[in-house]
Amino acid sequence: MGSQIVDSMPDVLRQSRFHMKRCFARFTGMGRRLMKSQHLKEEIEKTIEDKLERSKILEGSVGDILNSTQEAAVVPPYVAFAMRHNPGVWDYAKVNAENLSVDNITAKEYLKFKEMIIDENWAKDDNALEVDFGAFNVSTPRLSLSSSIGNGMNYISKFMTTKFSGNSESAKTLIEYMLALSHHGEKFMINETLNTIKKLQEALIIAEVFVSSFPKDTPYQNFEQKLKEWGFEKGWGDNAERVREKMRMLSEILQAPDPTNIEVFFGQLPVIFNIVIFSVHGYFGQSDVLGLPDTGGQVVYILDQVKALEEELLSRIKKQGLNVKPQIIVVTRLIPDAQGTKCNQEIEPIINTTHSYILRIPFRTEMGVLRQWISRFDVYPYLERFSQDASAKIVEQMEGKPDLILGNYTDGNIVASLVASKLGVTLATIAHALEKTKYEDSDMKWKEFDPKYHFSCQFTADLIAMNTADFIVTSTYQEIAGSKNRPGQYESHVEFTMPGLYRVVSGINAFDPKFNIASPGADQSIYFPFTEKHNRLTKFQPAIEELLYSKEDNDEHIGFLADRKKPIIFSMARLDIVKNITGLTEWYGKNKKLRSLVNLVIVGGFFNPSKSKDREEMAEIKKMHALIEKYQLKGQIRWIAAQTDRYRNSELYRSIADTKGAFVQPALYEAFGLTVIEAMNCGLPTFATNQGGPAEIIVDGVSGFLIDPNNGDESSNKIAYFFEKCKGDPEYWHRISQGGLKRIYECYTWKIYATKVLNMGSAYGVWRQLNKEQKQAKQRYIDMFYNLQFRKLAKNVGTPSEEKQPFTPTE
Ligand code: UDP
Ligand code: LCN
Repeated sequence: MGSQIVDSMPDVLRQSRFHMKRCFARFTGMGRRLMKSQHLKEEIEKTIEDKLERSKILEGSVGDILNSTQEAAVVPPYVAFAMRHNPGVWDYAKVNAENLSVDNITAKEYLKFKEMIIDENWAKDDNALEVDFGAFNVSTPRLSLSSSIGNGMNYISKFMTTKFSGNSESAKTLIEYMLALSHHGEKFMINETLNTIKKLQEALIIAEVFVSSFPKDTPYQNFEQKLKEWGFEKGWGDNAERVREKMRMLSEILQAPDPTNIEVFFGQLPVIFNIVIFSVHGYFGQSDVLGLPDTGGQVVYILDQVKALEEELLSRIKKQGLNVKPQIIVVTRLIPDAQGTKCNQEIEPIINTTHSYILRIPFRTEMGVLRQWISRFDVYPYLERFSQDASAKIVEQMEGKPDLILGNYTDGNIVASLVASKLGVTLATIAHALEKTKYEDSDMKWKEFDPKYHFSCQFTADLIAMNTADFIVTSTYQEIAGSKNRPGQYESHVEFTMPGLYRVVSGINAFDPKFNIASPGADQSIYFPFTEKHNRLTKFQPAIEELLYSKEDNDEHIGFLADRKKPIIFSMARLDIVKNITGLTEWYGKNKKLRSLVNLVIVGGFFNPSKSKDREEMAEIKKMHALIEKYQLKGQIRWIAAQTDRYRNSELYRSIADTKGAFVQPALYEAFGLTVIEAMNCGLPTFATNQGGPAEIIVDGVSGFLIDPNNGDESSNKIAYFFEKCKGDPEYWHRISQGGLKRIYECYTWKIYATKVLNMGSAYGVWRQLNKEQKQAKQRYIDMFYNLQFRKLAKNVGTPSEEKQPFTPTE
């Protein structure tokens, strides 16, 4: 079925037939190629000489077509269009450049056009491998509105309501599910006495009346005996009021289910006590690791997440009236050559928690244990063995299976998928950042990228993990379905092709109710406003003074700030290309006005490229030095090496706020952006990239500012304008600072996060039981894909050569 735009295409092209014929001839005249929307517009501009005529066409219906076009595959005589009307909603059409005839085409046909550009033989091979996960989703309901994307939990409750309504089979599954609730042999909620709906319903009526006769705060123990005689076990609540409420809720669900009751009831069931979190690539630690290559927000996120989940678990267990000790294990890689970090310790308790710890398991091959850090792009050959070792160790540590498994990033997610399907445990995955959208045409050009990034492996692993997951946690809406103009990270996995490897006709569905947004926060005991004078970590101030203003270069900082009266613009990130720290340095270098208004302070990387083991970091370090030289920045820039202490960093953000400065996050693309949240929590006005997560965090001009990383001049002028305005109106700075804080408190806290994720863990646990058969069928397909594709690709990545003796042989 075509969309309005596709349906209108023949008429639109006919109306401007003369010009369109010339434009299409120009497109096809350049031969086979992939053209982005901007590129198409530029070529049209070159073709239509008459200015008036040109703007009439570009601003009219042709403009509308171009605005929804993401890209076009030119394979003369055709130009095939991929159009996106709304987040998650795509259409494809081909136009014959010779006669301007238009045909609707399927995603598969469109992908074939793309493949023709790269590998004609493969594109024409009828038996080329096609991947279609959608084929297994026959009975899974889908959302239909773009605005509902990411709200899966809400809809799952509605779907469950429909399933339970008048369906005795589903109601039976509910009883079975409740009968299975237990922990280390202790039964919860109900026992075999109540093994039919009828018996349960009758018992609930009697029990509710009985419990109501006690004052609300009567402890459960006071009436436990009687309830047990009727078939009820612990878990209903710690006092009469909670028990009665929950019993009433279940009675109502059994009588006539409604989504609100279902969501609350399942959210409160005692099902989750033991959680395993996978974050595989190192360095994962609690100190001295941040800012090292590949070691950024994910580590911070997980440590804060663990703390929040433990607090929430303890509070729920108490309210359930149980005496269970929860356990959260973060499983990561053990790195024998730990470079002064604790990443060579097998077990490390997590600070500020009581029941949570890090468990480290080494990467092994038949040659022994891998000793050194390796890039996250190179870890694939080790993951299968790692999963097996982890699985055994977890069961041993927990004395049984966990209740919920959470994966993080590609490697953690594929390991989590393997372990969860082996143990039969509810699985959630968290991407943090899917690499596919970070690098333009990374799928089409996978062969070019593979030697360095192994994207064939990574995208395969991502597909497996997102399809195995019972639910997917994302930090923002854009992560799933992007924005008006930019496809989301998950959305880019819906239909894509890697010519020569496989064509994905249905990788994931952005409308799948497994998607849920639960945004992280920042630890507010560390990142608090600069105005909270009594809490300020004054002990760091001398060190920060030295860090920012001392005149001499040393191992920790180079460059200096000649005029310390100027406010500071500050940025901190790993020195990856996408973080675009070099971009910011260049904008600053070029913008005289900005240079006259503020100093620049950068935290990131090392100064000596040979100290880095990371390919991208080395290149960025060299570029930083070159820019400082080219723009003669000494005296206005301070470049500080990667910082590892979160407490000191928080005080650094606040010290920048003291100068009435700002934080700038200039990334070419940022999945979420924890530094943005940290800066805003400290009351530091923030300028952040409009490409990715920050576009959702910041309301431009109210809680901070959005900048376009692809338009440096515009961005640096926007920053300069802000400081100029603040000069005339110092209140303006405070208004933006306050606006940032308000936004954080309303939307980005860990408490909100933990509540949501645990509710999801329970609800999707039930949902997977209700859809057991379909899930099993899909799993067989996933297993085959893993075995026939992933394993082979992972093997091709290779392991470090023997001469370097990177392995310690094991017995
Ligand atoms: N960070 C740090 N020192 C550095 C660079 C970064 O402590 O030298 C911290 C930063 O405060 C934040 C995290 O690392 O907590 C980076 O997270 P973000 O989401 O901004 O980016 P990521 O590195 O995960 O892509
Ligand atoms: C990875 C990223 O690239 C960041 O954008 C996120 O903030 C971080 O993980 C935590 O999710």
